[in-house]
Amino acid sequence: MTRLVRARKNGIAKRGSVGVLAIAAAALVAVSGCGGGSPTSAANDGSGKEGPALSQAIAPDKWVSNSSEFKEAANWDSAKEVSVTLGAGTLTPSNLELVAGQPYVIEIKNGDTADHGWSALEFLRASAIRKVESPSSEIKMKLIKTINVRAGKSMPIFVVPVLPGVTKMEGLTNGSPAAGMTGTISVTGPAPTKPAPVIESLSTVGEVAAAADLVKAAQPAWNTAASVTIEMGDNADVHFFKPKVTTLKVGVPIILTFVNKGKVLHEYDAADLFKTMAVWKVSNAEGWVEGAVVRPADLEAGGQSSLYVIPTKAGTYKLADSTPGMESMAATIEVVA
Ligand SMILES: [Cu+2]
Repeated sequence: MTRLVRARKNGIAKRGSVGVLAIAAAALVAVSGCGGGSPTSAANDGSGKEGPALSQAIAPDKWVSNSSEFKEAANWDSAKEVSVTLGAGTLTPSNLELVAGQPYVIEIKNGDTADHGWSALEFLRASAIRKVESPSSEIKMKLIKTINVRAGKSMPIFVVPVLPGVTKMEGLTNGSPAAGMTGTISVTGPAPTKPAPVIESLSTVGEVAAAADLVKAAQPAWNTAASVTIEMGDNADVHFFKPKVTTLKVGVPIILTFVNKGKVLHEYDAADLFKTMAVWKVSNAEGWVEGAVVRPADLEAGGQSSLYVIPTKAGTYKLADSTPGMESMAATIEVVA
């Protein structure tokens, strides 16, 4: 279902090695893409070089919903390591070349002295994302929208590109696209068949209703919002969360921080609660990830992750470490009206 959605400035598409482009080239149509519509080069890195023309990998309202099957099927020991480097007004490489079905660790590096984000939503929707894993903690979400890296740090993404296409990537400064920080991601080869991609409406991500509006309204005051910390720890064989009961309020933005004060890796799993929360971001020492529906994730000893979330549904939710042997780690998060 790959088709060319955007022509180059001069109307001449470079084909590169993507065979499907040749087929689609006859049907060149200029469409304003999301976040742009500017007729400039898709991969203008400021050097004057032009990258391949964009070729849609997946419709704007769809995603590959069976990430977990790709995660299970992939041999992560054979994952290829590639990197993207964000700089002041630069994004390198200008075209990241990947092969469908191959697991990758894409390291998003920030070589600058200021924080920068990386946005490649179409690629992320057309791929199976396992996790973002920086040295201090994992961050997992059902749908990842942007990855933001603190100055001098890096955030690796564990991903299997699924649907071929040439999609846009952008570097962000203060959350907005920045001049010169644009490029493309070319995924070549046929889409894998084992497992076969399941392509569903974005509504199946299960993001809570009006999450975007709730988050936007809360953002200006969020950095000074109430914060709650839940510690994870271990004394020999006894593993625990502290406190045992945490209370949150429906509709009140919170910074919910999990800190691993123990000696071993622990997981925070409150999946039933996470499904009911609007999410801005999950933040750690290396950066922060914006997206929809937080998923349970691991924290290394000494690691910490902060969830910027708004609970939307009253209830009593279980907090656990669902790793075998961690059954003693049981706690409760209450959400009150
Ligand atoms: Cu544990």
